[in-house]
Amino acid sequence: MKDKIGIFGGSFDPMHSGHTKLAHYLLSKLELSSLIIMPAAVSPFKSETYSSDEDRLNICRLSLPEEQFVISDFEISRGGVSYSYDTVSFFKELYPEDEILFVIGEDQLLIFNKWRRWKEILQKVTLVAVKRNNCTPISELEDFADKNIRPFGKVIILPFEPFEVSSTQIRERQKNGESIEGLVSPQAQKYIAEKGLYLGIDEQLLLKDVRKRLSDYRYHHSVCVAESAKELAKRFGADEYKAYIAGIAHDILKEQPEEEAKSLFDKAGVSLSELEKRSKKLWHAIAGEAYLREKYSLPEDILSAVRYHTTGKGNMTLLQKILFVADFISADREYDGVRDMRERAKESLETAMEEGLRFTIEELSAKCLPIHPDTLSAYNQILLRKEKEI
Ligand code: DGI
Ligand code: FE
Ligand code: FE
Repeated sequence: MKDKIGIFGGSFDPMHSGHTKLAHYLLSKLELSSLIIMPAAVSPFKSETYSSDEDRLNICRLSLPEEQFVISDFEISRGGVSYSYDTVSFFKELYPEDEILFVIGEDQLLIFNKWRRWKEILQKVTLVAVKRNNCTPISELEDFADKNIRPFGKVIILPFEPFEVSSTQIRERQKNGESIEGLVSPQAQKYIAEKGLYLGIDEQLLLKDVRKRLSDYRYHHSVCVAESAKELAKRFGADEYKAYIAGIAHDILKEQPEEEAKSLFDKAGVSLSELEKRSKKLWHAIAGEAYLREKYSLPEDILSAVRYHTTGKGNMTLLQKILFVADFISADREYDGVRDMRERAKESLETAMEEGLRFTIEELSAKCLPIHPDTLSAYNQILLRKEKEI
């Protein structure tokens, strides 16, 4: 018996719930034996706000795991722009006995007769136009198809209740730190979070920059803090990827000459308090934030974790606390009591912070150095909260 095989192409960057809903609908409505999902090859010079071919394919596989969905890398491995004629021809040769149904959107139907070798495409496939929005009434689409396309081949126009989501929207939400729950499959959501996709972070460039700017020892420290932060994020339910990046980046300007920090403050319009002017050890966190914002446009939550990793502050976010504590317990740290501190951090971030802040305050007092008000706010807040609990 003749099988019906669908081909559903797109950029799928990433595949979202609208795509998966449509894929399931096509499978049942058209009684397909399989639906080939065809992510398009895209320019290799695209920016880091998009994801790699590998990631796009993996997200498709995770989003449509059922065996009737075949995730194809045909166009991606050919590279460059694929013409639908070539793709369709390949599959028609592969399945000469079967009916191939080629899925397009309604907007494409209206210009289908401008496509390259469109008449030849129609000789090989049944065209399926999915009506996605309410722009063009169905009668008009049918009319257009009757007049322009049907003389040359088969066209099915399928109404479909669209799911209001787009890949652009997902990329933007992800970049802004907003939830994408429900907009992609749960498996895809997990994958996107773990790999930090669509955050606009050029991880390789950042890592190279950190390596270049820091001594072996300080670079090693940064990697250890990143590992610790990731572990804490896992334990306390924060974004592991962001925690890792914050760790990698947190001391990026630790070894830069004072002059560079000063010029960064000027450029970013940062004005330091008297205390901050005197306490040069605090500069790397303040300048680090400005540098990472300007050069990498890292997400705000990562930037603020870097900004407050040395002093802490009142009302810290989970990510800020995680970086602050990770800096104390990373594998390279060797001070007396570091083991206890690591154990404490496993139980409670607050308790570890309290200990760390007390340690810093005592050390600074012993050296007659001023204590930053943010450090005191962080410390006092924890103590007062504890008192309330008692
Ligand atoms: O950069 P790291 O060495 O990994 O660690 P860090 O960013 O916590 O920096 C520690 C240094 O910062 C240490 O020399 C003490 C100093 N520091 C931390 N909190 C304060 C502070 N210095 C002053 N003056 N006031 C503070 O509140
Ligand atoms: Fe630091
Ligand atoms: Fe550090």
